[in-house]
Amino acid sequence: PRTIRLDEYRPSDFLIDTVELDVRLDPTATRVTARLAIRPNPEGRADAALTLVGDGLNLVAASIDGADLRPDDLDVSPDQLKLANPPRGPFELTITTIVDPSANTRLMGLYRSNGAYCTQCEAEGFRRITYFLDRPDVLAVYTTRIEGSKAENPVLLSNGNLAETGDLGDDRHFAVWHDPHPKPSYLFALVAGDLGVVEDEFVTMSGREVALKVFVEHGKEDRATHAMESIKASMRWDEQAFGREYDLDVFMVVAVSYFNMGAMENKGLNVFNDKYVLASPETATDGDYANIEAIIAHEYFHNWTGNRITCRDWFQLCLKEGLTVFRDQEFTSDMRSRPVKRIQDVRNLRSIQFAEDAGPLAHAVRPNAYAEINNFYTPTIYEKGAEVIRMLKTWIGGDAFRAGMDLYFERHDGQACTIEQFIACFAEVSGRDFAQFLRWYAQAGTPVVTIRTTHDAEAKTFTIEATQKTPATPGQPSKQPMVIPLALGLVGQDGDDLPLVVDGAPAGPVFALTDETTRIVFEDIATRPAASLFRNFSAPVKVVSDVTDEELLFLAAHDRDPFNRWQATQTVALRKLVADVAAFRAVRPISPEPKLAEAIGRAFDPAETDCAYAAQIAALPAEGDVAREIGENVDPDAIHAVRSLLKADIRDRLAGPLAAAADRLAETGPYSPDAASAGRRALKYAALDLLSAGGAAEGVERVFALYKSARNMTDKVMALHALSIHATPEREEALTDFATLYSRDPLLLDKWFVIQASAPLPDTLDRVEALMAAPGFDMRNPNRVRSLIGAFGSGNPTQFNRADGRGYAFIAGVVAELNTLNPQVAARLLGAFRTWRSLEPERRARAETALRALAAMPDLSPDVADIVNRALG
Ligand code: HT7
Ligand code: ZN
Repeated sequence: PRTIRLDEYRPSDFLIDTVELDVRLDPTATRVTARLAIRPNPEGRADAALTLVGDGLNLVAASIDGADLRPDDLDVSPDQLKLANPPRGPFELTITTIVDPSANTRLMGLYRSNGAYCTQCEAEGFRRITYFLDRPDVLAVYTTRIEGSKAENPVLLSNGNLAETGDLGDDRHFAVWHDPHPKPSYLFALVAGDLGVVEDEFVTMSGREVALKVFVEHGKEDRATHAMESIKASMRWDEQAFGREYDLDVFMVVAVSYFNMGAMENKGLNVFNDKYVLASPETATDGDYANIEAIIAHEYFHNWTGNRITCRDWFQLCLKEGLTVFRDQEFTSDMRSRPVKRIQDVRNLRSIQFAEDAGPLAHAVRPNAYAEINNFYTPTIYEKGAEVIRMLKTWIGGDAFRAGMDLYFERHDGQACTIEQFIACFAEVSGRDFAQFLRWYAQAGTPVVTIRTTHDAEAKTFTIEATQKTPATPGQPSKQPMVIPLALGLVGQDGDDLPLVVDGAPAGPVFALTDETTRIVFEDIATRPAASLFRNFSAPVKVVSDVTDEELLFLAAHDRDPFNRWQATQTVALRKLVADVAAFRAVRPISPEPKLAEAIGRAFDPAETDCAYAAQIAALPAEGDVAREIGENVDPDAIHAVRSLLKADIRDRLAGPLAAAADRLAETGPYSPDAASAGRRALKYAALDLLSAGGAAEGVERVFALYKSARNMTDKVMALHALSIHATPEREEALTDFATLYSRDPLLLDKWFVIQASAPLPDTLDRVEALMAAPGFDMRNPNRVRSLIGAFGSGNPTQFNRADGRGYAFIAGVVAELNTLNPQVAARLLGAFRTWRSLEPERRARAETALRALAAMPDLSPDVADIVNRALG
């Protein structure tokens, strides 16, 4: 496939001001007529041909200003419609195409999900519906007429406000939707089907009434109320936090069960994977409730950051995605616990984005080339993109950040923008020079900041020397220093922060590291403090410091920054795990670490009231974190063994407090998904997970009892998960029971799949293969594929990385099967290989064999070919 480059961007030669779509629905032959008001773009080339793109289209008719075009006037293929000599003034082009939604297994363009029609147009799906200037800098006002069977599609939806409906007799009816806000084609949506609806209303800050509707399959309406509450909370928050008001008469969310990603922010008509809409205490876990709230918010916030102001081209994807992730993170922080949210986000960033940045798929937050844009909806664009916004805010301060956002909304409303235009708003309000800061968008790789500290008792100074280095990444052998905001505190022996004085004046607490090496000399420091570095994770960097374990354990108890209290324990645990893996592989004894157990034990102290936070303290770094820290010659089995031993050691030291906590936190009243209740359940689970470490009989017994007595889905799933990781009879009994009770509900079947696919047991792959043939599994449904095969590939380090290479061959085989069925989902499964180069030599060779076999396959889709080629580098 052709590589698209940022520096080759050219404005479109033509613009489209209005689009009138007439869609006649039919399961296999939907007829789409598009009337496009086109004019030459004053910024384009004067004599250019008009080339509209298509993807597998079938043209029926075309006309210009009412005059039919004959085949000779046009250069048409399924992938483009070209007019060599179009009118040089405004004209109307009408195009009719026929598409087959039932045959659309890629779930891009117009397709069917459980009988309902729905569309997915980001990034390049609109071209599967009609020929178009399918690029985000062509903004048009859309009017959409949908006609279909009244019995089969009583609900007919598109973007904007409802303008007209009518009965055509003979079981046909129609609806006309008009969206007054100019938008790019990727935000177009159409939904039609026989759906249930939950309705409510929101009054905006200026007093306008907005109808709210959540559409779900009939019978699932009672599972849509949490989503509805989340919509209202999001609308209120965006008004309060960013002054942003909703701008149509109606806001709609539709839940569909066949969907490639989480959700889509189509203007006024968000389409969601039903996994992120449907929730009830009987069917959803605390995690589901939290995800729904966050994803509803994310898509809603796109209305301003993405829709009203969109991207000039797909290289600017982080302009909308990074910013909107930042906004949804802030929303969740305000709705729930800010420190817990920060810890969860950082765990996620490290495990997924740091891993991507360290491997063959590393790319910049704003890449400068791509072969397949679908493969750039990545943790780097989303999560690192959000971290860059957060750093910007940390660097210039909250007030300047808000002023910059206000300026951005005011100046660029209705436009398709670049990162430079966004950043210029903050440069203007803060008076700072952002030239160096922009490197965060251009340079891939996670910077490593090495910190050396020295205390001079005589001079009463404490010096921090910070050296930054960003490792080479594909295509970027050498890097320049970044602007790295270092938020810090120096914690004195009484546990309080010492005043920060530099050059005789108060300084900090945020210091910008801009050079390769930065020295900061703090004055009036009589005794060596404990340095609390990168408070609240003030920059997405890897920190290597000489702060001792003893100092870290002191910080774990005293730091006033809750993030760093958590981080201190994690760092001590990570250092220990890395050392233990080395000892284990060298068949040396593993040294005990009672102080770490003591720090973790504080989480189970009855006086600890923030259970969600305590649960984070209690959770050890993941196996992937240890693998990344080791960096090369990784043996996933050794990491798993050592981590399990540490858990068992902690259990032995804390057996009493753990059992007491599990008892104290037992559920008594009715289920509520609120953050505090969810926190208590999370801490109970942390206690049970440790109690059952190594499959200890007493712990397993407790977990099994919880499984049997659970009165909500969170307890049920937590217990099932804890049981599933040990080969015990209780495990089998609980798995069978869960299947009997719930496997008819697809979203619960998914939970059952995930739990089995992620079990670190030698028979897991056999089970996964057997489950693929079991009732309920459907290769065409991305949720099923992700929960069974995706969870195995990306959530099971020991079994995916089986020493015999069967895990690699299995994932490659599924990718080969999905390659034509749904290339986007196929390519995502390959994410499992993102760290293959860091494995020990034998596994690395087997992973490479699997990737090379895929690379040699004929007819590889652009999506899969792109990932395979980059992974093999
Ligand atoms: N902007 C959307 C990203 C997206 C997508 C969603 C569903 C299917 C295919 C897709 N391609 C890109 C969702 C978001 O980030 O908000
Ligand atoms: Zn998004």
